[in-house]
Amino acid sequence: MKYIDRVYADLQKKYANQPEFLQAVREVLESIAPAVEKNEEIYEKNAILERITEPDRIISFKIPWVDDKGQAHVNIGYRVQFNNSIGPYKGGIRLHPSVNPSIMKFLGFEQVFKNSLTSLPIGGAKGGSDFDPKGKSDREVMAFCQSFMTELYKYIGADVDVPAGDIGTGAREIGYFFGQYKRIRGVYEGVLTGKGLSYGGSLARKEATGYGLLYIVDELLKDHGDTLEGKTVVISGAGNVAIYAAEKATQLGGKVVTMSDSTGWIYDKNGIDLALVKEIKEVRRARISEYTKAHPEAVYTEGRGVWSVPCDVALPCATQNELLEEDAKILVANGCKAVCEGANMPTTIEATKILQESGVMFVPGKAANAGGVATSALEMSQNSERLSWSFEEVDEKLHGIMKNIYKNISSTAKKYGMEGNYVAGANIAGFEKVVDAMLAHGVC
Ligand code: NDP
Ligand code: 2IT
Repeated sequence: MKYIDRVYADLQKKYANQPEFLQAVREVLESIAPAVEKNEEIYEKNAILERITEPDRIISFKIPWVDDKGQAHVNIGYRVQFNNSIGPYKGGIRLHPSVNPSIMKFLGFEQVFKNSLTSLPIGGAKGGSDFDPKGKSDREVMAFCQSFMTELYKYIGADVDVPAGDIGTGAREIGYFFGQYKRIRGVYEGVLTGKGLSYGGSLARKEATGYGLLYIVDELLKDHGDTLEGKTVVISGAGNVAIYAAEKATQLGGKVVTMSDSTGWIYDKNGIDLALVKEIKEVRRARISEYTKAHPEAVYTEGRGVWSVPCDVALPCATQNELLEEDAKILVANGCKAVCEGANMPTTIEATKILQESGVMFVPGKAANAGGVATSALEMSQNSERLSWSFEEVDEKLHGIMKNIYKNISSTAKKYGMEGNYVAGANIAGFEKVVDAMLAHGVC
């Protein structure tokens, strides 16, 4: 049995109950085969694949908190510190009822390769809890966040592990986390990113993932002699990534016609009114269905369905496994030219294969959504030098980073004879840098 196949078979046995983790590993291992085969002896001798697929540690803890009625609750918290070969652990905190060890591990694993692609010195991690912030008061969210940090503070630090936002964790939650960390440790340091501007946050971090996604879409289209001007763009999600993806897509001349949340989706043939979506989601924390109250000409449909809308560019920006085989077939039939992932692993392996085989350009999340964590690393730099850069300076750096990522994944795919296969390009390029550091550090 080949080295790669043996490692994957062992993981399948060991982690049979972790489907998302196995899915993420399978996608990476399948596509890095040519790079592994070139160095098989040294990698196998050093157990590189076994070591890169096993997190350094998984911390899990109890989070007791009290609601507004005086009732106590218990949630579970996690931090998966996956790999710190190229820098301190770095990655977001997800607050969503679906959070479990499989989802934490898949996200931590993806983060290792993504962070490597940014070219900045950050290792990979992820954390979260099965706590659902939806429908909770600010005080309840604060109580939860303080309890979460009362455990997590032991394992993080500006040079150790630097958490940030993800699904369910935005500026409000980061503020509560930071306040509690500072209170317990008595240290004022850049231990989290996505912070508010008054206490060490970076301009453009809020916009970075969505803007970065569109910078890579722009590079991709330009490289294929096209632009976003006049293109129809379909977006899923209505959170941090989706909103700023829609904003930059519109600035680049595209027309965004859909957005969604977990209850349903809106289609506005005139182009989404983004100021209204921001008001609904960022201010009122309400449902996307509210949109049609102000825009009766738009259509709201319950459930999923954005991929059925004809488009040139599709940007999944909500969650994992939200773009399925049947969705890919519809996108292809409707003439979609490009799918770029704003979310982490939103496209299933089967759907990805259909898109690639049908000639749809496909850029995976670990390259396409790396602008968020890249700008988090820029926030860390600003915190270290105790300075703040202007919006333009951060945005320009972000733009440069995304251009470089595109160049890197595109040329790596070419180098291995798989031109246009950005999944292979991203996985191999991300992998090679981390492995180089792992080999330099010896077996550890
Ligand atoms: P938010 O919490 O701001 O928004 C998430 C959006 O996706 C909401 O509209 C939410 O709807 C929807 N959603 C979440 N879970 C589901 C689900 N199970 N089914 C259907 N819809 C769902 O999160 P972000 O925008 O920050 O994150 C979106 C994706 O982007 C995630 O995959 C995240 O890991 C990834 N990402 C985020 C980065 C960041 O900087 N924030 C960086 C890189 C990747 P509802 O409100 O109804 O739950
Ligand atoms: O998935 C991701 O890259 C994020 N949620 C952002 C992580 C970060 O540290 O900014």
